[in-house]
Amino acid sequence: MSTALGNHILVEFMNCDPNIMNDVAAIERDMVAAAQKAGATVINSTFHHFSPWGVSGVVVIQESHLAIHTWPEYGYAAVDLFTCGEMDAWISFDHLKECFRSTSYSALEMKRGTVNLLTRNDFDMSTMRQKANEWKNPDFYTRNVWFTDKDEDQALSLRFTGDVFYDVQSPFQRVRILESYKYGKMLALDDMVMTTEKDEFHYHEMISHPALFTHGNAKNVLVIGGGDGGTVREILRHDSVEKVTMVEIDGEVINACKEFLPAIAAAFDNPKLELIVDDGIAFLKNAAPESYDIIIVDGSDPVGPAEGLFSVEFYTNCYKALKSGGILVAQGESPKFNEKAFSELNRTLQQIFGKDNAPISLFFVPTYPTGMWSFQYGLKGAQHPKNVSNESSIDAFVAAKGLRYYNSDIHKGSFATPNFVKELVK
Ligand code: SPD
Repeated sequence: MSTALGNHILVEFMNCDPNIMNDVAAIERDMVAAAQKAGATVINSTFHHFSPWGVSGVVVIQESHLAIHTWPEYGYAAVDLFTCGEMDAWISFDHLKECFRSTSYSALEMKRGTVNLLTRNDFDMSTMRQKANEWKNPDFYTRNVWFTDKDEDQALSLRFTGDVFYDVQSPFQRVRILESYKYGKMLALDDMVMTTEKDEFHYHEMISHPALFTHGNAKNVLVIGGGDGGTVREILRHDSVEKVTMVEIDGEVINACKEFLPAIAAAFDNPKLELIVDDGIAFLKNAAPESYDIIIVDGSDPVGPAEGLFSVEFYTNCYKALKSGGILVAQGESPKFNEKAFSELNRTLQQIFGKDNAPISLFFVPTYPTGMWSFQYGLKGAQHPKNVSNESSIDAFVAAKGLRYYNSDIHKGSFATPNFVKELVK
């Protein structure tokens, strides 16, 4: 007969793979599997990724719990395996040691609830037994796993199912398709949300239609980045457009979105599209002058492969490649999340296109940190997008195509600049 109610193993996993120690989805999956492998009934898992790094989480099991706190910068995980009944927690230990690639570890095993020291109460446990049987139903197991897009001081978190549909480390970045409860499947590059099924239209309608309606007769359009395909899908709704060239550096982004986000990647087979998997910065260096009516830079944030998309040299090359009357639109970051990148980009555009030729369009994306985002323009002699006069054709187009964010009021309103933004770009 057991002399204790529970068994508690306190584990030090050292020299673990630091990337795994910072991967909330992998750790949740491994902890749940560690419990199940040892025969536990999983009730719930709650895992969080912290800023700037580290993961904490608990798997509640009918036989007690498994808990973890990681320090990726030390390749270290502190793990508690607390079990009762027949469950053998050393099976969980072995599983986690393998998953974390820990090459040095130690463990301290303690008996918890020594029966000789306790006095047993006399109460009816039959209803609890019934509840425990309900928990054996696998549908009862709930997951609470959070994906966090953040800097040092601010974050946006989405609860996701824990399922990872695509996870590839390309030469440029980690490309993942995850599924969030609120916004459906999402594309994440490294730890940043790029787009989600449920709110992608905010971004893709606003990066394309204001420029196309301001120009009025764009035939030749260049897109740099935009690997999910949402931007070219919107551009190709315009009959005036004869050719779209899209240059995306990372073929893995295109593969992932074609397979798992087909409604966004819907226009890759359009015969007007020339798709080039290559470096957009180098492409523009060699582009023929005065070639494009519109250039759209649908890049990610200014870290990793997209850093060069925020440089003076790159936008000077965009200016040269635009026809007279041409329009540049660039993913402009957030005036509340990335103030520095936001204002530096506007200064660069003012310097190259002229002080009054670098308007900013603000719009909302619920899944980007702070929700407030921008596109920044460079006008090569084009009319100011705020002054569009073709409202009735805009609204007829909106109705015919079933657009869900953009309309003629939004077009004009998005170019109104709050005072704090004016200050940022003065
Ligand atoms: N922090 C997100 C920045 C937006 C990057 N581009 C998104 C790609 C959508 N086509």
